[in-house]
Amino acid sequence: MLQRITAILTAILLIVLLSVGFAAAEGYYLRGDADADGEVSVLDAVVVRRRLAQMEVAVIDERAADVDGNGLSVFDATLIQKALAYLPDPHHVGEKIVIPAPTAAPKPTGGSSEDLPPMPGG
Ligand SMILES: [Ca+2]
Ligand SMILES: [Ca+2]
Repeated sequence: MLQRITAILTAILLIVLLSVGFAAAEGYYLRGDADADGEVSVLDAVVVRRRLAQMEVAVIDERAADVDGNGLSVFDATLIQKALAYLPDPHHVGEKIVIPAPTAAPKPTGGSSEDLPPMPGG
């Protein structure tokens, strides 16, 4: 019985660890997760306020920290705290935001005359 429980717990642990790894590979963040630890907590609001006060922060993901998408401000910290207090959350703090994969860079134009459209009357 103990072996069975141990096996189940090991499997759960592996699934959790793998999903964390895949999450990083997929490229996403949680709105409001300013310290990028994978969850939104009051520490994220603290990180935002420390950054705004120009105090040292170990990690800050400014995309995630900018909850309302208008640049980092003290209002972002307030929005995180309001969401944690289950107050109305129009910005969906904690929502998973997928980072779009970088698109291929456009081909540089060679600048040769062959790339130009034909001149009218030419
Ligand atoms: Ca966090
Ligand atoms: Ca903002």
